[in-house]
Amino acid sequence: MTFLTRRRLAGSAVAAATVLAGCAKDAPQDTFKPKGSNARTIDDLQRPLFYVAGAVGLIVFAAIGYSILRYKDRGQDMPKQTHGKTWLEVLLTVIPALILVGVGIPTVAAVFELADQKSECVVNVTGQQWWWEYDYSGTCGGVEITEPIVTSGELVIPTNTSVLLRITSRDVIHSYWIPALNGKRDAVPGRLQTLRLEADEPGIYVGQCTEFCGLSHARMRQAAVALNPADFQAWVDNQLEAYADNAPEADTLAAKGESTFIASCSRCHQVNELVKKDGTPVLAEPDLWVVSGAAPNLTNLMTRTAIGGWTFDLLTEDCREQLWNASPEEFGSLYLQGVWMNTDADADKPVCFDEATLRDWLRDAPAMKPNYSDPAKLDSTGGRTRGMPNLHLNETQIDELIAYLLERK
Ligand code: HEC
Ligand SMILES: [Cu+2]
Repeated sequence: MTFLTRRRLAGSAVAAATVLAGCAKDAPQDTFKPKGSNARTIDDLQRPLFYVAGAVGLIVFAAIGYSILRYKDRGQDMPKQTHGKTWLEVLLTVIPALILVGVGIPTVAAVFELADQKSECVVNVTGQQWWWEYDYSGTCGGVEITEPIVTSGELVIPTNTSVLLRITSRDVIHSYWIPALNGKRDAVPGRLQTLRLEADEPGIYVGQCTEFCGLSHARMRQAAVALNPADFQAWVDNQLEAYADNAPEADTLAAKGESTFIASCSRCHQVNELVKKDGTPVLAEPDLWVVSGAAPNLTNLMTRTAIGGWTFDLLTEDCREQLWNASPEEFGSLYLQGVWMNTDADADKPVCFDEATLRDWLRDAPAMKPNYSDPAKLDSTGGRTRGMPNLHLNETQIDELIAYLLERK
């Protein structure tokens, strides 16, 4: 071995060790750390399989290594040529067959176990370029959901409840995956596939779309947020609160924001119960403007911690750290406070609000998340966009919109 190849080998080993150490340290999407019963079923299967496959792999590599060294061409005579050895062939067929049967039985059993459960909550999950929509109805973990709740990016579920996701897509194939809570399920247009999530403890469990789905696939993320039953009830109550309770007061910046919102945003985005000056309801018509036919419901925008395919934070970095590192006992109350976390009772500004990110989004969303809204490319979509277009708002309009959106809590 030359000095150079030795140096290269050492370099690769260091690089590999660094990557592996990185994986072990701060890895919220680690499949080896199940945080719920479904993920545990998978983990109980994958660990023994990993060891068996690992041992087989080591044996094979050792045999190859030995043969390479032992039988290296040193100019020796050609060995005696033979053909066929029945007992060896039978043995080398039977051993792998037995291993496969040994692996197959628990695998099939686990597949059935994951599919065969009662559902204590049903959420419709729709993937599209490039975010996930959640639509709740019925009862969820004993909590009555009297009106449909439609939200995006962040799936809120009660702990220790078997939540059935009914997954589909509005455009291309996506794949839903929260590694700590279960395996993946493809979201296929025109098909409904199910997946169950169950979380042991309150907390935030992150994932991302795992089927390449176009330009901004890397910015299509998602999270499941588990709350204890009392906090989940509080979350549902808040989602169902009447618009009037958070409607802007006359002549405020937020009131101007409401008009700007109606003028510039409501053709794509719904805010439930919003009405025009004359009292007629404001109804979004996203199918006219967006290829997928939907845009996130913004009624309770500020109850989420991230936007734009759960990629851009609404919480400042410190507050996000605080929430993510919270103990299961304190997590729920921090989450329900959202951007108002750490705020004094009489301060008017939410200290945890990452305003700069939302401003950037409103100023030019395609700059943060490429989405083909380039006019030259719009022809092929009949003028409709994928994702949020740049609406060329001025800074005053953005101020008004921020004030208005802050009240969507
Ligand atoms: C042509 C349709 C369209 C218009 C008009 C529009 N948006 Fe959007 N908006 C979208 C789409 C689509 C998304 C999802 C983008 C993504 O995540 O990739 C989005 C995302 C958002 C988000 C992030 C929501 C979340 O949960 O991820 C906010 C906030 C937002 N828009 C605010 C506004 C505001 C305020 C206006 C008016 C100034 C506006 N939008 C106008 C289509 C539109
Ligand atoms: Cu996707």
